[in-house]
Amino acid sequence: MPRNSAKAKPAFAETTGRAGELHQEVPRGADHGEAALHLTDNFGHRIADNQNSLRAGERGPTLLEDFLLREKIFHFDHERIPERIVHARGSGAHGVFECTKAIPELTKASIFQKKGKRCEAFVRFSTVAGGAGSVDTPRDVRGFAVKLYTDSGNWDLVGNNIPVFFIQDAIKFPDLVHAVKMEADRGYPQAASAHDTFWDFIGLMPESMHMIMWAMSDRAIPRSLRMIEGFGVHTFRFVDAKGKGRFVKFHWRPELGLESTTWDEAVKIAGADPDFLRRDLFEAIEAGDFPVWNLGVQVFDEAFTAKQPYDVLDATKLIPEEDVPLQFIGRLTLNRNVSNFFAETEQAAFLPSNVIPGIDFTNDPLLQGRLFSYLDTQKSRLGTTNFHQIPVNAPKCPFRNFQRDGMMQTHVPAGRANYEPNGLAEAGEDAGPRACPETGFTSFRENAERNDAGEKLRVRAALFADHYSQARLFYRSQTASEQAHLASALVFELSKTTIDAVRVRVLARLRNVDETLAQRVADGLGIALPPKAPAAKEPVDMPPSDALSIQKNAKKTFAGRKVAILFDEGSDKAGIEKLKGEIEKAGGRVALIAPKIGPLKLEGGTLKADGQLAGSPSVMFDAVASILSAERAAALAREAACVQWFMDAYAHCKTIAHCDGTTAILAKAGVAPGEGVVPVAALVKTGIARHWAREPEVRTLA
Ligand code: HDE
Repeated sequence: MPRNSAKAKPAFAETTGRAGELHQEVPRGADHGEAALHLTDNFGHRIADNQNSLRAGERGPTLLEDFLLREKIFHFDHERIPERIVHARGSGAHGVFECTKAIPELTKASIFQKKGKRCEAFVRFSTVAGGAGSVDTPRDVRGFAVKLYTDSGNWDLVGNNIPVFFIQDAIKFPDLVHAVKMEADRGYPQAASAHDTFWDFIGLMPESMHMIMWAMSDRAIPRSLRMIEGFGVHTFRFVDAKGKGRFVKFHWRPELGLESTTWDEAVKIAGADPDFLRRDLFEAIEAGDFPVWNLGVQVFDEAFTAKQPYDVLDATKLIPEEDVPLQFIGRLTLNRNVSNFFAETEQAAFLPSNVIPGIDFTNDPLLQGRLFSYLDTQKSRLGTTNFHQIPVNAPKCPFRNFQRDGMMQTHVPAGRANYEPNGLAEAGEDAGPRACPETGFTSFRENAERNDAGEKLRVRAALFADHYSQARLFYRSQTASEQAHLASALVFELSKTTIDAVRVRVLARLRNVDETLAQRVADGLGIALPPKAPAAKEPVDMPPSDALSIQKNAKKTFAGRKVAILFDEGSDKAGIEKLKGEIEKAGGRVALIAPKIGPLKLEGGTLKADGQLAGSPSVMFDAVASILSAERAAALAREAACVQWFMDAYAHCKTIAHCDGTTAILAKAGVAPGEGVVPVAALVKTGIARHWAREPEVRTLA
């Protein structure tokens, strides 16, 4: 459904003030009926003049008495709330979740009892390090927080797009976040891990090495939020109706496939469109191109965990899919943009402690810390214990208890029953709700777990000490091109540190991950490889896992992708329309780009562009095409924005489909004929996957 369909009428009213004195033109509000037309203050008083404050005389001082002015400015002064300490920059959308496979044998969770059962959902994607006003495309982990409004309460799966984490114990989280955010004295860099304090911390925290592999991989520079995976990260527990528990890991897999940018592209997008990922998500949903993820679970038992060389309670470890394959049990579709960014996305409060009967926690020491942290943070962010009443946070099933009052209370519970037990029913009064032992949440009764419960200890379990095996597994599961990207990312990041000892310590640790990787990074930095850091536990070689690579699983598809067609005056209109039709038929979207927005005069008619060339660099598209007259192409070959357009598309390994006329520009841009550089007619057949084989021609990677 197109939004904003109620167009404001282009009618104008005079400002009030002295009769006959028209100072500005004030557009009238949309006509939503008589009552909606009246502007009021927050207590319902109609406002007669919204342009002038109350003054003592025409040129006199403003009066304190002006309650309308004071209310308006008072409200404005407090429009901002503290941004999230981490994950401050985010984009949210509403959707629906549907169970695609009933699994009552694994969990009693109501949402998984029947195929086809649905509930509403809200998802917020985010970066971690940057502030709310930072850019969308830094190298960073992406938050993937899902709220499912089930009929047995809200279930929040507050995950990331990377299945492991930097640290094993919640007690290190404030240190990690302090280290990665802008440095304390100078207040920079914003939204970047490439600086001293982050790498200082990492070099001293070997448990972070596995996550570092992921964070330096292309996973951390996604092309679209619609093309990232989501992971619950921790091991959770499914509990069935008989009370039997099984371990479970959650995965969200995007139907559009995984896709990332190159680092050079991510940097350029940050300048061209700081809101690139937010805009991409919003526009796709607006266009009815709804992103979909399938929910997969890895379910395993105590016997399996006992045989692994890692501990499933350790959030720096994953479970290879080759060992425990995914079963797909649900489908999440984002189909509605928020109507108000602040009210919904900004005020959304996710709590890992929001689980429903049938889903339970484990003793993962990171998860245990999170169960406290998120509730606590909402009080300081949203300012009240009643943040659960904000529409985006409130459950969609009935909820009732004896909690009362507090700041910003919006409920008006009637009666005297604000305590329990009470016998008020005997007096004919509403006695309020009661606990339900049969259907209420009961914690899983642990006994057989390897948790050594009993003693009070500040220790890590022995298997947590293997910091390198899975880092190695990840690196060795990547394609050659992905390994080169990863090594180059490490070179880039470490080159930004100013303390030699920091670089040396990280390199010494990388030798435990993979000697060739460490050597590549040392060569890229131009320094000698230091001695290997001692490992608390010698790494073991695990069989490579193809599921960990983006490129090995790349989808050659137009779905969800955008192709730019460059044209100018004199271009062949029929040719443009034909190409546009072909791309759209293949499932892609088209942006028409020209040096001027127009309408421009073409061969066969006129055409308006969607974007102006200099403001629409090729980094914003998945593939580029051009239909130009030889005359205009010759002129555009002298236009830096145009030459750069093709140069970047080539350097970012994208498909370039061109007409004969474009040859002059391609020659200037150094675009050589070869794989992925094709005539316009061959675009759809060639597809818009990246042509990584081209990369060594255009970039020296580590
Ligand atoms: Fe978070 N994290 N986190 N985190 N986290 C927050 O909660 C925290 C961790 C994640 O879109 C905060 O409401 C601690 C892992 C996402 O609103 C805060 C620890 C994972 C979001 C907080 C972790 C995450 C947050 C900030 C270590 C992946 C954004 C504002 C024990 C599984 C949610 C807020 C949104 C947000 C604390 C570690 C994911 C401060 C203490 C591991 C996606 O409460």
